[in-house]
Amino acid sequence: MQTDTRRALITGITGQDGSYLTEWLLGRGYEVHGMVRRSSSPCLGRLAHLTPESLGVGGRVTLHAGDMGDAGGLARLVQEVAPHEVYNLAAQSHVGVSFDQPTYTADVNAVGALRLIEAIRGGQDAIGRQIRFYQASSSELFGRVSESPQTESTPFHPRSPYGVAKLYAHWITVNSRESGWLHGSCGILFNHESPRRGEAFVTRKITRAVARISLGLQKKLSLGNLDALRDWGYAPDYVEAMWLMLQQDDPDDYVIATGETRSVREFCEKAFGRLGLDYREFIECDPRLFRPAEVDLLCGSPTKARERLGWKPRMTFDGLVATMVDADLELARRESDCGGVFSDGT
Ligand code: NAP
Ligand code: F7E
Repeated sequence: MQTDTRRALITGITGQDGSYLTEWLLGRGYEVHGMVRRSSSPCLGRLAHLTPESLGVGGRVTLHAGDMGDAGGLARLVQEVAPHEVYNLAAQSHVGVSFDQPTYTADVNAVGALRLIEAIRGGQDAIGRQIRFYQASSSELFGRVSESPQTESTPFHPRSPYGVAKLYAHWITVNSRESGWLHGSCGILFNHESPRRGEAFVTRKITRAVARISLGLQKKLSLGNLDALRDWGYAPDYVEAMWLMLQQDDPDDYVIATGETRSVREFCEKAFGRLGLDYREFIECDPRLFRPAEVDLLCGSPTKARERLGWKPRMTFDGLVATMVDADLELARRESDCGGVFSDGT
């Protein structure tokens, strides 16, 4: 039976962005399908608040087993779901880890994207209509920046195996589009954070520590480079931009950023300050947390996104820090009440 319901397939649905994008799409009446990789202890924490009805068979979120390393599985999944839109959010997304696991990072982030694009190519032939594709590109493509702010035409110079792998995924999407058969758009997203951010990323590592230190659950926080500058936005604002890109008749690439840049040190100052603490009393420098090659400065221009998509960031930097610290304070209170280390599974 044919219905007008739009179907979206999300790889990386269990991640920060996947969970917010799922909420956004459900709010617009989509049927959402998510690919989840097999693990001995599945982690669906970020999706748990979606009702049992929506996670069940009759609901509007359906989870499918799959992996970016498995070309055949991706092909079958695309044909089974027959999506109107595919969002490729799956990745080994930690830049620091990519220096230790460069081959794995390339397989998932670069060749994985190609496998998915090939699956879409076959899927379009089988289904007999176009599938719109979103690729999660990254400000890490700019790496050692040659101008500031960075725009869609700033040259790329990645500084990590992560950035290099994402560059391949970006260009294979552009190439498939220019070859005339893929409605593919790349979102060059700058860092975006939230209470659902993975705990190994610097903002969340800081807000989690601030909350725990304030309750006496932790004494110190070890960090690496405090001088790195990042353009930090709010993840729920950014998933909106992903969706807007796929609503355009003409696929294209867009920088999604706030246009403001802050150092890791400033983030610490604000986050500790939120709970009346002085960050200088708690931070220890750990040389092992410095990267072999660093991205010193990122600051993006969202002008094209504003003009063509009507998108702009809503959350301020101060609001972002406060939101994350307050959420982690709640988590730390529960941890304190339970008398043990608590994690929200991010
Ligand atoms: P995230 O929280 O780390 O989520 C990554 C997702 O990818 C998780 O669902 C993870 O599944 C899945 N995944 C990892 N390896 C996989 C594999 N081999 N097969 C299938 N799924 C796999 O990342 P995020 O912050 O939501 O970011 C979403 C995407 O945007 C990523 O591609 C990231 O590189 C990119 N990006 C992020 C930012 C940012 O600031 N957040 C900025 C620019 C671009 P598990 O739950 O099983 O680990
Ligand atoms: O590091 C410095 C670190 O790991 C930010 C990913 O979502 O955004 C993210 O990549 C900065 C770096 O994010 C620690 O050296 C200091 O300069 O939070 P991060 P990232 O590397 O910018 C981009 C856009 C993505 O695409 C990625 O997927 O903070 N830093 N001390 C530290 N970083 C970490 N993780 N841990 C520290 O202890």
